[in-house]
Amino acid sequence: MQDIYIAGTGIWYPEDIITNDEIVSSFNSYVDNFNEQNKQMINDGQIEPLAHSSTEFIEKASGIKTRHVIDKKNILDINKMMPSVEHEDASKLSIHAIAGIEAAKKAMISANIESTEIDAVILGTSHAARNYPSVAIEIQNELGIDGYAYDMLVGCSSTTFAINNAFSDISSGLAETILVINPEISTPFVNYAKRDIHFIFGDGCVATIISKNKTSENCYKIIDRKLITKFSNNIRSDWSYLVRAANNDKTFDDLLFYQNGNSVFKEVCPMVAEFISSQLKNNGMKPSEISRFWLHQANSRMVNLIVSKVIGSDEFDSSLAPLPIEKFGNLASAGSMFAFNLHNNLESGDKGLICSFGAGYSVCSIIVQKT
Ligand code: CO8
Repeated sequence: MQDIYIAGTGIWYPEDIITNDEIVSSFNSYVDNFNEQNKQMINDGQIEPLAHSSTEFIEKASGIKTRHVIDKKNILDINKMMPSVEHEDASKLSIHAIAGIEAAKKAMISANIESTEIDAVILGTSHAARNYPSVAIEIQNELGIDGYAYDMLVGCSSTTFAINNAFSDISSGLAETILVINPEISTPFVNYAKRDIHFIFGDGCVATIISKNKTSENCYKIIDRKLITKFSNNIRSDWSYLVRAANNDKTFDDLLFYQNGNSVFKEVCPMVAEFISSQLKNNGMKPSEISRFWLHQANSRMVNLIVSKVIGSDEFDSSLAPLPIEKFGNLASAGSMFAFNLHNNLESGDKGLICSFGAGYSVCSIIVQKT
């Protein structure tokens, strides 16, 4: 079969940084305000008082220390608690396209290629920026790329599923080189008034060049891909174009991202560990042959638990499974390839494994080898 490579990657993230102490202080002020304003109903037993969040909980439960966001000021303002963005329209580039183009330019430099050498753009993300035209076509137009482009949605597995599509298109002869882009501007969709969610997400974008040509010194050959989906309502958003016509009462907040995080943790960790183990077995590889695991950055405990189950030991060097989540928070589908971008200094011949998992549930695992 035709050899196909990850030839380069690039990342974009906003400058604003929110620390745990800052996000907790804002949330706790909101809670104090809410409890004061609703004192009577709380005293009458009609509603429960809201509870404080804490930096200690966030670090222990998730490993997150900071997150990069598009608008720190308005997220922390307890009268707003969301970033401020303008309606998008035909007069300007979309926020997703701006992020995608920045990441794509870096990926092209890292892959040592020009945009004219790209045959297609596949954009995978957790949230459709709009219904149409697709952001991938907007980016294709800006970068002067011929061929085709489209958007796809697979929750937190959108990046690896998009890489998988690129691989299939290249191996079938449709294209030679494909730009995969994964913008995750998640903070507009976070309910910052919810204690179990307010600390999780950051904003960022990763771009990946997939090619049948070994265009750079730092290419990784794709050895195997494995995908699975299993329906679950544990991570869900009901935001859709149907909202305008819905005849039953729901608030905006009801339609935002919500999750049963603890169930996700308990169900997804064993599922992913078994999935990776069986993929390695099918490829005749021992877990010890994998020099690096670039996993979806939902939670550092999840990453460490999955790796420990796969290798059969909870004692391993932290470099085996990098944790950019500490600095960037959960970047939805961009997390695994952010980890790859920041920590891909393997030696020639070394093998690594990229794996995403998330809403759906969806899992995609890709074994690669440094050329
Ligand atoms: N501060 C203090 N205490 C808290 C807080 C807080 N902020 N939040 C919850 N607690 C309390 C709870 O009330 C609970 O108390 P009690 O034991 O008295 O009931 C206790 O802490 C433990 O709560 P949990 O069991 O919920 O805590 P966990 O240890 O499970 O940690 C996590 C919570 C961090 C959410 C963890 O469950 C987790 O990371 N789970 C995995 C989630 C995951 O992978 N989700 C995937 C999402 S990403 C994806 O698929 C793409 C979606 C699209 C992106 C959306 C962008 C908006």
